[in-house]
Amino acid sequence: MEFITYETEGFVGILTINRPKALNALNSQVLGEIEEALDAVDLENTRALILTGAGDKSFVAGADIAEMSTLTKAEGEAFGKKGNDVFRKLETFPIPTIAAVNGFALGGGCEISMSCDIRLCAENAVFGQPEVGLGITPGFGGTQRLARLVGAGKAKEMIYTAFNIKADEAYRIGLVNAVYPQADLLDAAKKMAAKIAKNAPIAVRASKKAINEGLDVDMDQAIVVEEKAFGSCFESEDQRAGMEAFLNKTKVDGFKN
Ligand code: CO8
Repeated sequence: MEFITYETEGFVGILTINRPKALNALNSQVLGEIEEALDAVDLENTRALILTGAGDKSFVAGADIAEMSTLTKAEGEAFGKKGNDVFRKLETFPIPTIAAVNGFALGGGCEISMSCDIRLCAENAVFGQPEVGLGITPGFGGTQRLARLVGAGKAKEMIYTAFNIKADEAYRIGLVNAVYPQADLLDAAKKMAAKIAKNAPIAVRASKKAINEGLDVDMDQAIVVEEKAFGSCFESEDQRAGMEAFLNKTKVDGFKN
């Protein structure tokens, strides 16, 4: 792959978008490579995934404007679908995902961060949906995920005005979970990922699925989604070991599955 690097540290995978000449902007090739990298993650041995951008200036500066500039209507729709398919794969990825936003997260960059479960950012991060200033709507789920994350009013303000916000404002409105100095960001993401990886993998995955699926339905259906997730953990080795350890006043020495 030309624009993606993937490494692992213990149970944690780190996927880095590395296209410095265009501030890590997403063209068709980058989108294809992200999909390929996700498909190749060893889910048996990986318990959390970090997504970041290379360098200390930009996470992802958006979809590639040069590529989009000449698209026909049909090609534009196809490009939008390609991005949506990849981002949905990321959003529904079986293990938790953390976006470590190390700079510009504009348009498609903000959108890919919102497809992750958790966003941590550096102090120099800038979030925004500049699309209407380019004559398009947000196209990789921005109109939908931003409104769900920060509420319709703030999402509409950001999208209609195309104004960027800085890290502190992103934190204030709940778009990011925490802000760190640039130099500490990746370590902070790794620490959080390692904390997640310490917990029972079946339970963590089932929790993610329950939260995601429950948010798409009404509360009566949502609690049924949770019942199923909850039930699915019983008789697992981890459930037995976790509860036995509590009752014996000990700690589990590494969950298994
Ligand atoms: N696409 C292509 N190239 C880009 C992009 C981009 N999104 N962002 C930056 N670049 C390139 C620049 O063209 C420049 O290339 P070159 O050196 O060859 O001229 C290089 O990266 C460095 O950029 P700048 O010189 O502009 O760097 P600055 O530090 O001056 O500015 C900014 C940094 C503010 C991030 C600026 O580059 C910028 O405004 N970029 C565009 C941000 C943007 O508008 N993003 C949203 C794009 S639209 C989108 O994401 C839609 C998503 C949904 C698509 C659905 C399709 C159907």
